[in-house]
Amino acid sequence: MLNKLAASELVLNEDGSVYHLNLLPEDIAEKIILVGDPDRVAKVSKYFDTVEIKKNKREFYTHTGTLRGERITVMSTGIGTENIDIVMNELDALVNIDLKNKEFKTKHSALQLFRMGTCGSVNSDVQVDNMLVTQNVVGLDGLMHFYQDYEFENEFSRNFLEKFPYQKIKPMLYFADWSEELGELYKDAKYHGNTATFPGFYAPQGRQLRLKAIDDKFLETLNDLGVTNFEMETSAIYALSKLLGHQAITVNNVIANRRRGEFSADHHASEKNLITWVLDRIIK
Ligand code: R1P
Ligand code: URA
Repeated sequence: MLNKLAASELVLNEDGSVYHLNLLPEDIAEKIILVGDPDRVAKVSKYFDTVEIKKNKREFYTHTGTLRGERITVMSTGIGTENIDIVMNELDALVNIDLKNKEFKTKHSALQLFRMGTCGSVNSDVQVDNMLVTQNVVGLDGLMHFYQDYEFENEFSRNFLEKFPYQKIKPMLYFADWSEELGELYKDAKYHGNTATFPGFYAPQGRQLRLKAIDDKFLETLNDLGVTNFEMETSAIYALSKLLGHQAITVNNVIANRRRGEFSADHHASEKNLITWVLDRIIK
């Protein structure tokens, strides 16, 4: 592979910023909180002591400032792993590619990525309005099959692959796990679990409004395979972090208990609780 990237491959805006995130290298900190919802960005940055950078393009909103003397960024990814593909590659480009010369830097820089999201639980004992940290993740979205050299195996993945009954989806599965080092920061979370990431919110997560999902036992089957909760980004964040040499961890606020049919009575209150809980742990 040539070291110098063509204009069509590493696309930049007129001011030299990366194409979708609209950011320059100096706009981000080493610690980055990733949220799905663009409205959550200001809800997080209001706890910062200072905010120097506010930039956005499409669903990607970024605020960078300081908290307790340390630089920190919060950024929205929008929904889904296709957006995570963009976020991860462009964040990595900001630190590991010389954007002016379009050449790879010789010294690698690692980012610390903290996803702070929402999810639904498929274990009936996991109660709404609590935090669940993702230890293992299974991706049913298929993104990583487009990348070379991505293979991951552990006890969770071996058991899951052996018993997963949906043959049509099976070739699309991939696995990853958290950064052990960042996991230490969240060791007092109420729940630790195995997350499944899906390419949709409705039938892909077993929801049936007017259309039928793959079968009526989807939630029970996934729970029996050791899955605790469902959401739409973590598989790609964990897997691309491993490939690109970054650290990542997800904590989600459980807003739905799918097995009991319950939804949070006040998810805004538990979102606020999650934000302060995360900030207290990632910057002491
Ligand atoms: C679906 O409502 C969205 O909420 C969850 C899912 O992963 C998906 O992005 O996370 P966020 O609240 O971070 O967006
Ligand atoms: N986000 C999801 O993707 N699923 C849920 O059930 C709740 C939040």
